[in-house]
Amino acid sequence: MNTAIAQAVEEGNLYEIEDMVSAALAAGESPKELLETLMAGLKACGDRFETGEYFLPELLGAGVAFKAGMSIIAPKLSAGDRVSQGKVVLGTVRGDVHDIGKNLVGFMLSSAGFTVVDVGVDVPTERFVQAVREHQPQVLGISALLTTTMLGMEDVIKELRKQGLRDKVKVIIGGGPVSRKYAEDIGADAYGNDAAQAVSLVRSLL
Ligand code: B1M
Repeated sequence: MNTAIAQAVEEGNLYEIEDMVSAALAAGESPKELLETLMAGLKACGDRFETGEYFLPELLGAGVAFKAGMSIIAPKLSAGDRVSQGKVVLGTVRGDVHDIGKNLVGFMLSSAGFTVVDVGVDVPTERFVQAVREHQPQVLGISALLTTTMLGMEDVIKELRKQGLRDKVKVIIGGGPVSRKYAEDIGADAYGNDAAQAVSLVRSLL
């Protein structure tokens, strides 16, 4: 692991991160390895936030640094196998603005040949339902990073059921506090632990 890059994300060093990542790529580090490094930096920042050493500005800085690093490696990440067409509507649940994981899931799905309709962050229940009605995806993906907001996922599933749309779309959920058990409890079709798994799950659901 390139500890200097992980540390740059952890400390929100957004001025140097792009050059550091470019240099690492030029030196032969793989894009996949660098993605793991960027994620390790974010996690370290989250850990320091949890212990009270870091505050919101540090979280924000780490998020921006991650995205800057990601902008360099994204075009280099392998496209994966192309699959038959499928459409996924993807968003972060109401009250939650975390989008890095969701974007990663969206990126991997698009790279694997799926059409992704990203409805953004802090998405109200009705907006998810409306997007399903409008875009008619085979899969709806919902992300949540907070224990408080994950509860909104169940509302989306209930509303889909209420509006007669539940059997028209598979629902996959993911994000830090979410689990397979929670997915079962709220009646989702699948739980994705990470972006790569999200892709294989979407494939299997189709
Ligand atoms: Co926040 N934050 N944050 N944060 N933040 C966490 C999540 C937290 C764990 C930090 C901590 O305490 N250690 C904590 C949540 C605690 C909890 O509820 N259990 C937390 C908190 C408390 C908060 C605030 C409440 C802080 C405050 O205001 N006091 C606040 C909430 C704002 C809101 O949403 N309403 C807040 C704000 C923020 C920022 C805006 C500053 C920033 C987000 C920037 C952005 O996203 N654009 C931020 C960040 C950066 C983090 C951490 C450090 C990093 C999150 C991240 O992007 N991880 C995070 C700490 C941590 O995660 N250790 C933390 C990297 C990303 C690739 O992983 O999102 O897990 P992740 O996605 C993974 C998998 O989960 C999975 O695949 C992805 C790739 O492998 N996955 C899916 C995700 N979605 C999926 C969907 C799928 C399938 C798989 O299918 C559809």
